[in-house]
Amino acid sequence: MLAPDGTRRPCPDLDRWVADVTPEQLRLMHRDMIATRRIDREGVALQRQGELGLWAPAEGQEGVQIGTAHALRRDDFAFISYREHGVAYARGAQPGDFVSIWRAEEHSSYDPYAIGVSNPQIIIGAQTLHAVGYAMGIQRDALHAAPGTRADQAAVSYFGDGASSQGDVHEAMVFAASFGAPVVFVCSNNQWAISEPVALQSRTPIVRRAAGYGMAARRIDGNDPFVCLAAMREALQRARTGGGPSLIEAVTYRIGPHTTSDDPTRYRSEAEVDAWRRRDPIARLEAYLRSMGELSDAQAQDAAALGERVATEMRAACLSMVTKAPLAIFDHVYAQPHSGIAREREQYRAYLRGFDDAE
Ligand SMILES: Cc1ncc(C[n+]2csc(CCOP(=O)(O)OP(=O)(O)O)c2C)c(N)n1
Repeated sequence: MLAPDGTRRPCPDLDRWVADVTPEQLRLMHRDMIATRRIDREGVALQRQGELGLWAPAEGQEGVQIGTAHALRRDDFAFISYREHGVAYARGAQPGDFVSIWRAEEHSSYDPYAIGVSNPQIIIGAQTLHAVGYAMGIQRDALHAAPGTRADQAAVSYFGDGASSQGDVHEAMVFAASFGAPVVFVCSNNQWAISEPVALQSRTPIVRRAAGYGMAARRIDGNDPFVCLAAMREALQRARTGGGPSLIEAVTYRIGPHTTSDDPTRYRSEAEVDAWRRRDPIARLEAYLRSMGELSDAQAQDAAALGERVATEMRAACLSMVTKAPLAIFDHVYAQPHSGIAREREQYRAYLRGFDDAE
């Protein structure tokens, strides 16, 4: 829909899904993308300064994250991976939420039910199963819904090209298709699974796998936030109206390293990264808005200033975090007492006794 220079191109398949989008909605998307990038850069800086254990950069993937997240309804639920900072931000995560996990202070900071976003998943692909389970729950709730109540929520699972090789993802798609579950699978194909190129893992475009499950699918430009919004709206409407699951393969690129522990110069060329830098999703939406006369310098400055404020709050929250006693890590794993966790806590307590005052 938007060429890399921001030119609007007709897209007969999807145009109707964004026909009612206002310039204000696009400006909000632009603002969220800028904040996401700023959060991301602050995360990298904090890790490099020794304040975070790890960070998984999202730079370059703001288009798919914000474009699809803006299509969601408040009562939908997103199951994200460790890289979807933008989805969490767009749904209401607070600046401090982006650091507590990566500083190893909390298993989760925000209340997943409050913003409709799961804890970031580290186990590759597991969140596809969680999303399908949640979507099947929506179907069952609908059977008992009181008349007049809404029972057309949808679940969405974000995962990477590498995750698509996991057995979990296959099982999730089989169940989703068999049960017609209201779920959207968003595969952010950022070309690399750490050092493995997508071409090695998927001999055909990932989107084609959907046909084998009997699922609707689209392959879209993940660096075009506008088409991401349109394709997600289409897939969500399918989910809400009994049309079952969909797969969106959003073709994008990870500009940064896999995580702050990775050195991408060992497996990819600068020329490749440069080519993708020229397809920047933020610059693209900005160019489109400006070409329409819908983004003034003052509005762009406001968006940048908001990004700075979010980053400043994130850093302040990080630096003021009080480190808990090591055993506190077991406190909120389950709501109820759990014998397995109790056993692990005791084992860890015994281990800590080997250190002075560590408990
Ligand atoms: C089940 C499992 N296997 C292996 C890993 C180690 N691991 C962490 S990230 C990653 C690559 C994931 O690539 P992809 O799904 O393309 O997502 P991206 O990191 O590119 O966003 C791997 C193999 C893991 N976390 N979980």
